[in-house]
Amino acid sequence: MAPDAPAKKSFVARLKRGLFMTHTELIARVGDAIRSKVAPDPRALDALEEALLTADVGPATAAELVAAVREELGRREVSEADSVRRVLKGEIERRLSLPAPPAAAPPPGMPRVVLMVGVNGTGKTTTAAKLAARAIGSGQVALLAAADTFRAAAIEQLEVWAGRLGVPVVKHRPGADPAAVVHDACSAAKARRADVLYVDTAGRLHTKHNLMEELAKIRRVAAREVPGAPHEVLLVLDAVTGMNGLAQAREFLKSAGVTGLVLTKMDGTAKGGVILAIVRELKLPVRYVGVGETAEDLLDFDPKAFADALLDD
Ligand SMILES: Nc1nc2c(ncn2[C@@H]2O[C@H](COP(=O)(O)OP(=O)(O)OP(=O)(O)O)[C@@H](O)[C@H]2O)c(=O)[nH]1
Ligand SMILES: [Mg+2]
Repeated sequence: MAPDAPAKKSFVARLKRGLFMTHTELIARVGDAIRSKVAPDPRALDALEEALLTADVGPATAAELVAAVREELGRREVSEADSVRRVLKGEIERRLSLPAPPAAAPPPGMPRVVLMVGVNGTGKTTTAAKLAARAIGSGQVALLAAADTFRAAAIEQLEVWAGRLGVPVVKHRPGADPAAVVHDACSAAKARRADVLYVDTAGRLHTKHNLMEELAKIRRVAAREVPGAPHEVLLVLDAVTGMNGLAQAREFLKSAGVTGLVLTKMDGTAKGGVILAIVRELKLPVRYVGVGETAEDLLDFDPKAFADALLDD
């Protein structure tokens, strides 16, 4: 769903702040590309490609975007940065506009179960809390499940969020079976007639077979309790580590049935272009973008607004 106008404006403003370096560099290079006397000017296009690479869009995407610009510059007398910018924006938006996989819906009266997965420290717990905050903000009944039982601190972290937000959290002791937590959380969510249950899971490396099996078990248990669960599996990626995290994340697609991506820490990177590399590689839509550490710092991802944030003056 397209965000309304004010929401979109704030999305662009906040992303622009996060992407300031990328944005400034790209605008300058677009300027160079059209200022040159020869069109298309190979040197200016090289510089543009360089800027795109610096923004972390990845070599393949950088080459494709520059090819699109080259074609545009060659096609007619282009004297305006606007038209180069329009091409780039259009290409970026198109690349980021992947259709979401068909969303599973819970039966009427049953909670929607959303599973947060990813490698260590990407922002799963924080994003689960942010999503719960949003849900209650829109009048829904939300529940959190502390299925990261690996460390006591992980349970406490979610409890702190839950307390702050006034959202109930279902937990077991540290070391307990995460699938048992999910079982109880699903029961609790049904009993409370909750609209949505966000399940926080432990960070895990794809190479740890037993941990990936644990996710499979969580999924099975959730499906037994609520038909179609988990209805959404969000792979949480850290924009700062970008392509590094991505290499590890691939395995999640196979084992965890990921339905969408969350890109966190977009406020902390000058290299927001990584989103293009990630979408190209994983072929999954970005659902949300994290832009800070507070409950409000989560934005619905909007490809057009993202392209605007990158390239508008
Ligand atoms: N600046 C910024 N920090 C974030 C964002 N999302 C999460 N963080 C911070 O990143 C750190 C890790 O976040 P967590 O939510 O604990 O990450 P996690 O994936 O649950 O970590 P593990 O459970 O240890 O795997 C915390 O300090 C968060 O406050 C974001 O969008 N922007
Ligand atoms: Mg966590």
